[in-house]
Amino acid sequence: MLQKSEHTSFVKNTALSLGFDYCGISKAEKLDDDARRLESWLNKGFHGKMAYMENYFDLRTDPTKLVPGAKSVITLLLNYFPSEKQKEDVPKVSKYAFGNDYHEVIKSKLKVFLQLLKENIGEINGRGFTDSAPVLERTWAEKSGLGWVGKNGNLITKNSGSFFFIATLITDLELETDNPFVKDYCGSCTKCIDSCPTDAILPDKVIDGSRCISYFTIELKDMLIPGEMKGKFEDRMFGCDICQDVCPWNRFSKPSNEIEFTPINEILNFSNNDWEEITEESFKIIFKKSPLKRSKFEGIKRNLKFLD
Ligand code: B12
Ligand code: SF4
Ligand code: SF4
Repeated sequence: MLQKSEHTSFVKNTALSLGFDYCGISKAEKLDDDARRLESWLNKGFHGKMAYMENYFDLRTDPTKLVPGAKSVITLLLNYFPSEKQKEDVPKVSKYAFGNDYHEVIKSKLKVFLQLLKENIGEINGRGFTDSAPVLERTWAEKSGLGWVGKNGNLITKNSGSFFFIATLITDLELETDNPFVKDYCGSCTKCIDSCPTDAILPDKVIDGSRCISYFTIELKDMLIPGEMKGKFEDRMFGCDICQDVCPWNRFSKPSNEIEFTPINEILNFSNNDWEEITEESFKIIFKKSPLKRSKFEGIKRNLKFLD
């Protein structure tokens, strides 16, 4: 028993020492309610052309299928709220993409995390994930007590808002679990729903991904963005933060301490002209470590043209 509580303290302290802002733990078990919600989301086509969302349904809803013998899901949050803003009246980049690509930053932290667990606790089996794996990350964050899923679909912490990345570490290590976050502090507010320019926020915390600006500007690989969306992007050229910017809970956001998320100079200072004139060669150099490379040069050009 003592061992379990010592291991839990070790996990929580390690999370903080690696720079994660919050850490919560839940029992690794099948997610029945969420499986139903995900199934209905997919059946309605809310994933648009993100075909990867249809894959690995069983793994997505059952951590023991991702890590055999899994006992615990450790959920970690990493703040990315930048202390600086872009210039006024320029194409807007989502805050999460101001600095280096979080996939790489978090992947290396998770690797060290696992290594430290092995060195200090013993031979354990575990895998770390962030974003690109079949894990319902917001669900685990809520289940492990870190916050609630708001009407805008984002995981919101009561103390510091929603500008956080989520990562999970699924392990066969038995740990003390945290209580799920059962309250919902959205109340009667509808600011996110009222502000979404493409009406992507539906009732019951459901987001129609196929109408989200983030989907059109990052995930959609077609060379044309549907004409019905013309004029609706409010200057968003890579991702969209509107439903988080208007959220009253984000007045509690604090600047990130993660050095890797320090904004790239060009993102803060590029003028309209700089974006228009950037060559593929400079794009590749400037945004080598940035999430913008996911859209590639052609994608960024497509997005800029759509804003004209
Ligand atoms: C596909 C995807 C997208 C798609 C679809 C969005 C969506 N809402 O599903 C698109 C490209 C549009 C997108 C956009 C964005 N995304 Co995204 N995305 C994902 C991804 C890869 C999968 C999400 C998923 O499974 N969707 C399917 C739906 C059904 O699941 P879900 O929304 O997660 O909902 C679950 C829970 O919220 C819960 N739930 C939902 N409703 C309810 C209701 C009740 C009552 C209860 C109890 C629970 C509950 O159950 C659901 C499962 O069934 C995750 C990473 C991951 N592996 O989880 C990142 C992720 C969700 N995205 C993230 C981010 C940052 C964004 C953007 C802010 C990026 C940007 N600035 O442009 C926007 C925000 C858009 C929005 N309002 O949601 C973060 C969210 C962090 C946070 N604080 O919540 C994640 C977790 C990535 C990460 N590792 O940090 N994204
Ligand atoms: S990210 Fe933008 S487009 Fe997507 S749901 Fe939020 S406000 Fe709407
Ligand atoms: S804007 Fe209002 S309704 Fe939307 S997530 Fe924030 S508190 Fe909830």
